[in-house]
Amino acid sequence: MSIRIGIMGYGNLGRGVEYAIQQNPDMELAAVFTRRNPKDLKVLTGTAKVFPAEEAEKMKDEIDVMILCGGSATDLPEQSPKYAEMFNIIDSFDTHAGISQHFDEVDSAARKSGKLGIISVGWDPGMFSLNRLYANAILPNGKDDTFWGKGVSQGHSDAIRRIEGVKDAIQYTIPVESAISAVRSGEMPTLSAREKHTRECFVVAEEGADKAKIESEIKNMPNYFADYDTTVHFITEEELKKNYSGIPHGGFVIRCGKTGRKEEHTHIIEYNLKLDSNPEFTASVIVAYARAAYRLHHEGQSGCKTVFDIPPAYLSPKTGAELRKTL
Ligand code: API
Repeated sequence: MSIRIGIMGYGNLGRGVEYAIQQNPDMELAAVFTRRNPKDLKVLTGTAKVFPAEEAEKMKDEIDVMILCGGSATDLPEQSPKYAEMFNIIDSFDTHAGISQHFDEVDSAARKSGKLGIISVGWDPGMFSLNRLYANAILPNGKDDTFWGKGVSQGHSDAIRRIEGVKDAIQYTIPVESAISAVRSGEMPTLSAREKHTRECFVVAEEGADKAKIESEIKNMPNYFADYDTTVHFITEEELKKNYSGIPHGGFVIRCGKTGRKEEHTHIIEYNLKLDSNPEFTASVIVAYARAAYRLHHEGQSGCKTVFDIPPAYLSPKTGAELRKTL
């Protein structure tokens, strides 16, 4: 029997999850839940049912893992604990500073219900976090750095869209080339957030909105923009559609470490991503973790987990024997 997946929220990420499920024969999309009118939503999977979000609970026994595709700014803090009371869940909560509190809230809900939740799944947080962990464990005497972009951060774009008076927005994260070179040289420079990236925002304001207020709210937003040099451009809806329709991203995690009697040997570990579609890649990571959530719950585990807690073999559709033979 295949793993029955539910999607809560059918935007870029939700659609990406549907594409990813289609590439994994051990999974099927059972249902999509939306805040829009279900009649207005066309999903690709003919057999999947579409329901209003409020009716999720009635599908409790027909969904093995519910994938929450909302944003971290306002959706997930409320949705993840709520749905962990009914389902095994996966989310991509990406406010790094809020992860500990989010973990506790999902953990207490999931322990009560006996369900399992994996939070903050994607590439950063997610695959990048795992690579930082591996590299730190392997090279304890060293330093790691993460660079993003140039590309579109879904988290930052979503955070801007939540500001009053903003109709639509897109945010590009731009790495500072001189900082990248310094890090790759193995010199282990000390760099602040501001020295490593700049942020560029393209914003469509509602008619009559106070643009100066929007700009200052963006630039001073804690966790997202306050620690960076941020530029804000106001553009029209047409310009946004025409010039900024793609959602590419990427970046890399690098750790430079020393070993040897006099620590005379330098080692550099680098994990690099170049993504045509940030949401589709994030969705692909999420779907692999949905498989792990299903298996762990089957083994009787419950509560909240992160990518750090998941044995790698659980992500793969292959058996242990196949993995030993092939990878
Ligand atoms: C940035 C990164 C992007 C991480 C990827 C993902 C997203 O500033 O561009 O929101 O797209 N933090 N969390």
